[in-house]
Amino acid sequence: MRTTFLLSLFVLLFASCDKDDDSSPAGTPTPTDPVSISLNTIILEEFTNVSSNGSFWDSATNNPDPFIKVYKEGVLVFESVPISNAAPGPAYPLNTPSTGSMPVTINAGQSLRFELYDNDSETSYQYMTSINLTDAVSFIDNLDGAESFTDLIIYGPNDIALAISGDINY
Ligand SMILES: [Ca+2]
Repeated sequence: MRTTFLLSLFVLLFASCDKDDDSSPAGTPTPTDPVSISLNTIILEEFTNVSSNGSFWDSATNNPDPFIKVYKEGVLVFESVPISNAAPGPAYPLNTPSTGSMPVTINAGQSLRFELYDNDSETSYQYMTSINLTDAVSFIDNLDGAESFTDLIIYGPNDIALAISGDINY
């Protein structure tokens, strides 16, 4: 305890001696830990019409019909309506809800999971990719005081990328 106290005192003295030399510009934001993020948009940024084993999601003449499921702490909080016959190339927003609504708020320490599926019929769908962020706030926050993130690219299996955007809340 005594050592800790002396060390603290030393740091304090050092810090006060150093104060006059502090060249940080006035108004520089002090990085702090965000309390949450709000996920505002998800875009299917990259995919091909075959999985990584070379099989077509649908067929050589039919493209997949992708939709996203979003889970917070393992609970489904958002599901998008499928994009019909999506051709690889363009980016497709996945923000029209069939379940839940945007934004989705994730608190510090909570997990966020994305699962992308190809809608094959009203009753069957096929796994395309998944991305799990164990601690989503820590993953997105880089302590630079930013208040938002825009088109942050995250990658999942089968060479699929999502672009996510939202707010960082302090
Ligand atoms: Ca399929």
